Amino acid sequence: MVLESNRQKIAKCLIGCGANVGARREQLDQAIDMLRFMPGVQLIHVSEFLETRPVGGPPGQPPYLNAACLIETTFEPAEVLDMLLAVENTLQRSREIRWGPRTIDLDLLIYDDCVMKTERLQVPHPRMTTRRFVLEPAAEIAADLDHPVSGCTIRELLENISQRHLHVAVVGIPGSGAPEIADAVADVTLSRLIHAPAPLPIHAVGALSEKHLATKKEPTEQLLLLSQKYADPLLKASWPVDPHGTVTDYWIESIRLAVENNPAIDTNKQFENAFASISQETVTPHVILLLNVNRQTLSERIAYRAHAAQQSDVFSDLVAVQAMTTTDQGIATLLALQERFIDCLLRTQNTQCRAKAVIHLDSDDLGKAALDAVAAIEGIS
Ligand code: PH2
Ligand code: MG
Ligand code: MG
Repeated sequence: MVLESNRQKIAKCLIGCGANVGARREQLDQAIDMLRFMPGVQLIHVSEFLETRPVGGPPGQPPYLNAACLIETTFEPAEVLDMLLAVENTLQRSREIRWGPRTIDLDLLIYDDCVMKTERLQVPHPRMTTRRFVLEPAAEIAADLDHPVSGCTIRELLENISQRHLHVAVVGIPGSGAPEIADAVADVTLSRLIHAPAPLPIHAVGALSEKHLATKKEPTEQLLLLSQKYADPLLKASWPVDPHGTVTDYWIESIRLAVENNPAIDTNKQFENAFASISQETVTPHVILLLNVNRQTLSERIAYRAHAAQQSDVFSDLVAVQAMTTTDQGIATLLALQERFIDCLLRTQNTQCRAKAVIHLDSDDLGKAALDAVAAIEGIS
């Protein structure tokens, strides 16, 4: 088929396909045929169909048949989505339960180098980087295709989740629930769990300068000691090879970001270089689960921690910052740090310190965040 106009821009898109009820193979075949004969679409490659274990959703679902297609199209991203929904509807897809059983599911995974997020559509697909049922068929037909957010190819994304001993870092500001989510992920995946060796330096001057006086060391020296503490359990030289993996509820780069976010700490090139040489010796997380909380949730958790939960472990990471976080300004500092995490993890450069797979999770509802985190990690196996 010839695409209608040469003047129009032609985009390359990766489409993920799945089915786990009914005549799965026929449904996939029909969906793919509809793409084949769709005006404005040229079907370039179709992968083999791969039987996969269901990830997430209600228990007891039948196995999926998954596939990937590479198409070229003159459609805009939203039009591709409409087209995929139309094909799903034609094949009588019902949508009752999130991640529930379906006769056909077509997902727009990648649209050229487009990075966008609207109510209806997010490209690249936000969960594809930890889904083997997506990356395996995709690597068969489009190994060299670039994934625009991670800055690497489909092949590299698949290699990334195929490491023998994975490092999953759960990252978030104090109060985001990182220790709680890390516990849940480590539990389900039988991973080794490592908690942050010490709180992040997000205080104003207070705690840091007290220690400074006590030990007669420069603040940057303190910070480097802290960085070394964070680095020690993660050294490349002693990284395990067993297949269970490691889950941490911290990320060494968050020290650098916390320091940058803290106007009371004056760092310099020398600190940056020393920090870089410490962090270089550590294993970069293969997957980062980035937790996000809104202001309301954060202030509720701080209040909860201060009054109701003093004897418990819930949100224990807030204890160290309670003094500063009871003020609006303290909350603003934490939220600014959260923005720095997001910014840093969206930048395509610096892949040597940043994970190739970054999954953003809303952590306002901890139960839901735990389910989504576990599903994201289960997708790897
Ligand atoms: N799709 C989901 C949720 N879980 N698991 C497998 N194995 N294959 C899928 O296509 C799939 C899934 C949400 O769309
Ligand atoms: Mg899907
Ligand atoms: Mg879908």
